Amino acid sequence: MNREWLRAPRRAAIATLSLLLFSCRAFAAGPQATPSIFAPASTPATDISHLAYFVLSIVAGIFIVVGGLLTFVVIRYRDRDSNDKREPAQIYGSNQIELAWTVIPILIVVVLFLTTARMIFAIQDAPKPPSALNVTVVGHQFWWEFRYPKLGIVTANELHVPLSSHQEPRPTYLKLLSADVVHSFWVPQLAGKTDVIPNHPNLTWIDPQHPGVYVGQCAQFCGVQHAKMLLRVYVDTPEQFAAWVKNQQQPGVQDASVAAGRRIFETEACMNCHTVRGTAATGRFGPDLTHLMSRNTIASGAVPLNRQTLRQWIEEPDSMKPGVLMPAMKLDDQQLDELTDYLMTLK
Ligand code: HEC
Ligand SMILES: [Cu+2]
Repeated sequence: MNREWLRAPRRAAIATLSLLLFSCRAFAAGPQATPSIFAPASTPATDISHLAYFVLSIVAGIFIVVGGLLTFVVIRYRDRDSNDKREPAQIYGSNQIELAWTVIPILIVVVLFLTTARMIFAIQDAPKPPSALNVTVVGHQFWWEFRYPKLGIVTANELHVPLSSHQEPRPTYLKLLSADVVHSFWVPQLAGKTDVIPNHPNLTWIDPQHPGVYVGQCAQFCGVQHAKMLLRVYVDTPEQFAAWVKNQQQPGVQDASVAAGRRIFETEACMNCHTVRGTAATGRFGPDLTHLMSRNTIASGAVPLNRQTLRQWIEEPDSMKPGVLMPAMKLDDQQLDELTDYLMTLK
């Protein structure tokens, strides 16, 4: 008999398995350009991935046993020419078998439930060391506000946190608030997804162990520009973090050569929605712009920040983020240039 057809699935299985192993290797731990659950770089994310592999190995075992038995039965008892077409002997009620297939699945479910519950409590109740940094995260349609209450810093979309090593733990505790609708804070390499709910502060924490940029995304549909509500977490070495904090604590740069642009900023509606510390602008509806140029992106990670994108953004925010809650201000070319020059000095 030709058994070639039996070999094809085996080859497919080997190919799939090696592809899986290869892709796991490709996602070695450390910062990634894309959010990856396969490269955890912070305790909660590592714990969650261990649990996921544990659950996966149990269900893979079940799959192999059930699939194997099924395949065996289908092949062994297939319709043969020699069959006499009679019904096989029917067997009813075996206490042993019925007990086994009731008790074993219950035990498996109990084990899955207990390990998951234990993990949830271990992450939620992790004792907060005195060295921890506190950050308040406020979700807005369609951007993130980050406030460091003890440091007096307010910034947007790009969260800076210190590196946390096992010798020197410096976790960051995040208090999640929403200014409008439900959002969800998710940086897969750092921690599990946590909803950001109006009038219901949620807490989560991260302790990233490799410096670099970790990307994430609002994970709850919150309106038309939900997909462009990205997250960037910069994990800094202690020196980098101290320098960043020092710079952020300064008021906005006052450069006399761009006074014209600053006047436009302070007399147009910009000041109602944006803050630049040290000026008349104290609005809180939009991102704090005091140190705009210390960021690499605008529009919540959707657009790289440079002079050209900044000017286009001010002229017509909708062209880069349709449905954005910042209006186009109908400024003329000269005003746009002067305003852009001013914003470019806010290092
Ligand atoms: C009605 C309120 C409102 C007004 C008025 C307004 N903005 Fe905005 N602005 C926003 C909001 C909201 C965002 C965030 C948009 C997003 O990413 O979804 C924003 C984003 C920005 C950004 C990008 C910041 C970042 O880090 O992503 C810049 C720069 C900016 N505004 C400049 C201006 C200037 C200059 C003016 C005046 C000409 C102005 N805005 C007027 C609400 C406003
Ligand atoms: Cu959102």
